[in-house]
Amino acid sequence: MLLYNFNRDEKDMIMLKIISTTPYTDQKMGTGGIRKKSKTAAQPNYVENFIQSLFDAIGGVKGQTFVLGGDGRYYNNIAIQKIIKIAAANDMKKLIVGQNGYISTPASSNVLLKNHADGGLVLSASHNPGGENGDFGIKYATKTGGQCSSQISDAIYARTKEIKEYKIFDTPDIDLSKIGVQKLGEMEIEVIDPVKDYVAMMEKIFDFAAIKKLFQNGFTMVFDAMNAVTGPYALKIFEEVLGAPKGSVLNYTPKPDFGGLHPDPNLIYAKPLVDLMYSDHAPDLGAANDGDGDRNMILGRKFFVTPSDSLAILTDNYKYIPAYKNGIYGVAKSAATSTAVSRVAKALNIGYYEVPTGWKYFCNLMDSKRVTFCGEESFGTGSSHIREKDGIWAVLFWLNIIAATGKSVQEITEEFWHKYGRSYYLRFDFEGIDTTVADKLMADVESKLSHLVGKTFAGYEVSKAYPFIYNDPVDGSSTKNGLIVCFKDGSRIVYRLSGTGTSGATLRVYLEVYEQKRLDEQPLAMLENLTKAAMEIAEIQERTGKTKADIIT
Ligand code: VG1
Ligand code: CO
Repeated sequence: MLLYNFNRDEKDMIMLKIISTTPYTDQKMGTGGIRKKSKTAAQPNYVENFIQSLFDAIGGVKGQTFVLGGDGRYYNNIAIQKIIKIAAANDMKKLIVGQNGYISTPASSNVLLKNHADGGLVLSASHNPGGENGDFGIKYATKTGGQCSSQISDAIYARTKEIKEYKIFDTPDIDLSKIGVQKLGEMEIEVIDPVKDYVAMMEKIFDFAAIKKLFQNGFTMVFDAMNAVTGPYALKIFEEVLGAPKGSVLNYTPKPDFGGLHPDPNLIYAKPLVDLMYSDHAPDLGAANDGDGDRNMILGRKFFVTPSDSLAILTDNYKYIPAYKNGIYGVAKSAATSTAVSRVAKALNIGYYEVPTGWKYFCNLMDSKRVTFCGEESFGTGSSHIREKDGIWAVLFWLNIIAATGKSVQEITEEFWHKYGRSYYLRFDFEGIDTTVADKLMADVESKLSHLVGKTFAGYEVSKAYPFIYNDPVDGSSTKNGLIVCFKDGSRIVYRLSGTGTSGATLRVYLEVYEQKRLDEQPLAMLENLTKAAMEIAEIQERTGKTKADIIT
């Protein structure tokens, strides 16, 4: 309902509307932002309520500068116009918007930091599928360049439950196709080419000359952008700047439904790439990114690198990278990620941290120069060049190592295993569980943790079992996330519930077996008994009716 309006600018017929509204009560932020079914997000006033609540909860945005863009998925173009008009009505000073409304999560973090902006919004549900029947989301970053703290997301959530009105300009949509500055009311809108800044940053980090030479000498790669936001970045960097053969970048046009693909770069959803890499005409390197460009998958010829190993290998080879050659502070991983990188940190004698799942927990460690590299088992790796994980960065890191050593992806990985041993590691996802069943399962496992010690499950004897609690060394905050069961032989199980799903609950079970001698086994076979132990300890079949995981990555 229109309460009142007045003409700000007769000429452009821009009118400020204050619209009274009814709160939505389901806008709690999960890992990295708000994620919803597209149809939920497209309800009347849904995005408006969330954005106004966010602006209110952070004390208003008057005089502030924000970065804005999305991964191009369905509703990106509609939500972005709403946000621009709400921002202007809330007296924001300036919005820096990615051309056509597109920006990747890492590029956004870079633009935010470079411009000393006060915040950033990326319209994305990341690795979740897109389209009208898929998911939509909004990620919010603070002036640190990274995701906000739980205190801030709690305050935003509280506000979403009480919001009564929002402010918005009543004006035609803004043209986001042309680079340049325009105005809406008093607010400046600067449309930028986000790829340009990103390429410049990557050039400063990596040895582009060496990578160029690698391609000149016949090295081949395929990068699957999965019809999501990284296409333009990848085309520019890999094909244009570095000289990878034309056709190296696949699915490079961002599409609202990702062309039907599920832009989650893993062995299941990036199947065409995986099939190519396991065929006889595989290129030397295969890589894929997720919807918003912060995740990466790395493959060699007929060879897959687990994200946990990738983090460890990048860390072990930091000296080949110009930006890091003088030393790195340390490395951090999420608790659920395999322990491979812990052995590298020990050997290099650098800082080492384990944090809860979610990139935001790395940010204080990077800000305080405790770590340089960070990674998660969920195909996320990155460094302190920004405050988000960075898919293309990881691919360039691998290319740079290959260029410097002349070794293949497989050789680099196998040498790493010989040096440090191998963590066989897989994640088992049990999806679509009733949330009460999932919550009870977790609560019950937690309450019996101490009784597990000394007991044997499928041949594995429990040595330690505890809820993972992280005490942030910088702000002193404490976060509980996941339950860890350790076994006498060094194997581990981690249980946790996903925070990014949009229907029901997803139970994630992370399994790791460490081996120093048997380095060439199949992970599934190596983890078979530990899987049984995991099913038994949490009574997964009895409680969920599932005899096996829905997705194994
Ligand atoms: C998942 C991953 C987590 C990652 C998060 C956001 O969260 O497990 O490691 O940080 O997604 O990634 P969860 O709570 O569903 O396990 V992204 O690429 O979606 O920003
Ligand atoms: Co993502």
